[in-house]
Amino acid sequence: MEDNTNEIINRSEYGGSIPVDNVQALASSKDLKDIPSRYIRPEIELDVVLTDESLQIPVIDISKLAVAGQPGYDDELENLHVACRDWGFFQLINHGISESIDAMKKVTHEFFNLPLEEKMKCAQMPNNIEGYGQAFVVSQEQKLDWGDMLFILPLPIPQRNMMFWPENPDSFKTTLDKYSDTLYGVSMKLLKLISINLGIKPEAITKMFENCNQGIRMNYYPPCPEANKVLGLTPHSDATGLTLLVQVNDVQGLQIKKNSKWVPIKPLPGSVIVNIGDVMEIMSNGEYKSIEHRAVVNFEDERLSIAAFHSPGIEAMIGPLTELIKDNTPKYKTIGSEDYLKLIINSKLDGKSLIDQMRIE
Ligand SMILES: O=C(O)CCC(=O)C(=O)O
Repeated sequence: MEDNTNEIINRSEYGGSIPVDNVQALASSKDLKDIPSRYIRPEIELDVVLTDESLQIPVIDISKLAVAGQPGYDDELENLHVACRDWGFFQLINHGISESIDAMKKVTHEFFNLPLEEKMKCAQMPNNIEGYGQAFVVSQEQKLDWGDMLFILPLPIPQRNMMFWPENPDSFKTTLDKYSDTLYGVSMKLLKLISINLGIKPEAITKMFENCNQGIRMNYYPPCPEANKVLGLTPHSDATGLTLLVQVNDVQGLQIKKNSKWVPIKPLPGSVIVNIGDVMEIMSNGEYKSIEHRAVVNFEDERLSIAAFHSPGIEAMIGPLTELIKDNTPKYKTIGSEDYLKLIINSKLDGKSLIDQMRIE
């Protein structure tokens, strides 16, 4: 693994997040009597959360999609299409990457269990999105999420900024390096299958992701005595192309919005949760849709998750693919990746507001 600390300067020019208190430290403070008002979200009390566990996102068995024409291939490919089109979210099983996932879960847990001073060695810097802290805080008035995160951009490799990669635990860097590569591989397989389902040549999409911008966000949500009044992560759709998410421990908290109601997701043991991001919605000209989701927190238990976001290379244009523009009607604008990135970094998380800015009315 190379240390390219001096080569990342361009990534730190896009902006960052306003620093706010560390939530893990706040939650464990003996003096904590009332939760500060910036975390309290009165509006969530009105939200409808489904308790009927029968409504769950589709499950895709990727082992059935290894070779075209093998038994079960066509049906599973169709299941994948329906999952992307009607849900925007699915659970991936039989992916063959459990070893890498388990190792990543372990080092993530170990990192967040370190003393604050140790974690702060990877703290975010002004005007930079990477590092340990919070993201998407763009004003002093904005409500805050009940969670901390460590965000790293492992790809493209030449632009890695190793100053944000923890030294402790000592296997963190090699584990993340492997995890990044493994998840990129799975994403490319999925993008290829998605292209087939969209009726276009696989290279039309995979070529754009060859120089992939990959971000890995490790989320830590401490328990909260007023868990029903705060949110771990504000409702948002992912601004990126394809996200692969794993829940680190057994505490649930991911909810997706379906028909204006919040549906709690019950991850199958060992599964990877995949979701369509805004870039994929734009590229498919709306055939597939990104889905709003959020993380809620628990009264007693900490919760951890790891999200890996995959976007096209910085040289790509973000817009509907020509092959998918029907009746000569693009539904979204086309802009350069760099401008799109700036738009993401300087916006607060707010449902699907980012993609709304890309929509052509
Ligand atoms: O913690 C989760 O389950 C959701 C994480 C997520 O949506 C994100 O990091 O963007």
